[in-house]
Amino acid sequence: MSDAYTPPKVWDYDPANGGQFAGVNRPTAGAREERELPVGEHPFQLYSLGTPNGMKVTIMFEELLEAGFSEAEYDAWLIKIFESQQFWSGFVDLNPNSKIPALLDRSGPQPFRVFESGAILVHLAEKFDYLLPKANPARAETMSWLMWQMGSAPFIGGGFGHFYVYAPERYKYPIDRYAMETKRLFSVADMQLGKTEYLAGDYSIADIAAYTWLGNLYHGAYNRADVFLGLDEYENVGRWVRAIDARPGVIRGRLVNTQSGLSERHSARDFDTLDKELFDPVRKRPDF
Ligand SMILES: N[C@@H](CCC(=O)N[C@@H](CS)C(=O)NCC(=O)O)C(=O)O
Repeated sequence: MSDAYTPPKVWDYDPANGGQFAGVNRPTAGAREERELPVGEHPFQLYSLGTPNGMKVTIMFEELLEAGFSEAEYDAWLIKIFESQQFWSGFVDLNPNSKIPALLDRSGPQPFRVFESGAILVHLAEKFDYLLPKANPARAETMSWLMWQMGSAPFIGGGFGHFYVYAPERYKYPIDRYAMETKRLFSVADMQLGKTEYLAGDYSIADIAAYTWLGNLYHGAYNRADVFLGLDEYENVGRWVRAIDARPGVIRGRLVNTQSGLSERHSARDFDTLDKELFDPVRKRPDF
């Protein structure tokens, strides 16, 4: 590689490293601004953004409501991460890691926080006894695929997506490394989905978690990564993505905290304001 870097003895933080996250990410934790978060009327207060990690939770809420759990009503507030709202003191109180999604559960006498998308999925699944089997081996299988997804998403987003799209310049080594890893993860899912209809057998929170990432790439995220990575090769993943694409709860969940859908969601009626085409169960890849 031409642009080789000789690390100094002790690394020093360069705020002007040029990446798209340069204005946001720093090597320190904690609040940067004293600012409280709004609170709505529903038992669940979600502070999020319509990224794959954020959509896991809005899809779960909409799946619960679709299944008739009316106590799963939620307010979804928008956290603009490029405006550093994840560093507001109110958000940091809910998630010391300053990343969306974060949940405030006010459904019982004592409100409490839940952060990390996987923990939120497990919490909601257990609370409503939905999409997470109670008995083993089905529970172990579901938790295993969920943790597989939680552990591997950073290689797709922070690795492949970062170096292929967000980095100030393209470098072959990291793109090769994370393209390889992303394809390997698709291959893992494809082999499993050749044996079972959904990752852990029946549709579960593991599918919701993996779908937001694998489905997003499959449908052309990261400047048509589906072409760059040859994702049509994974036919079982394609079948699984299209089946999940068409679920009404998933369609609604994908629209929450997004620019093209609802920036915030406070009532089921909010969806009535949107263009009907947005609810089309067939997702289309963007034109080049
Ligand atoms: N492991 C976390 C990852 C969450 C995450 O990476 N969130 C991103 C958006 S997808 C974020 O808030 N980034 C803001 C930042 O890095 O400052 C989870 O699954 O909840």
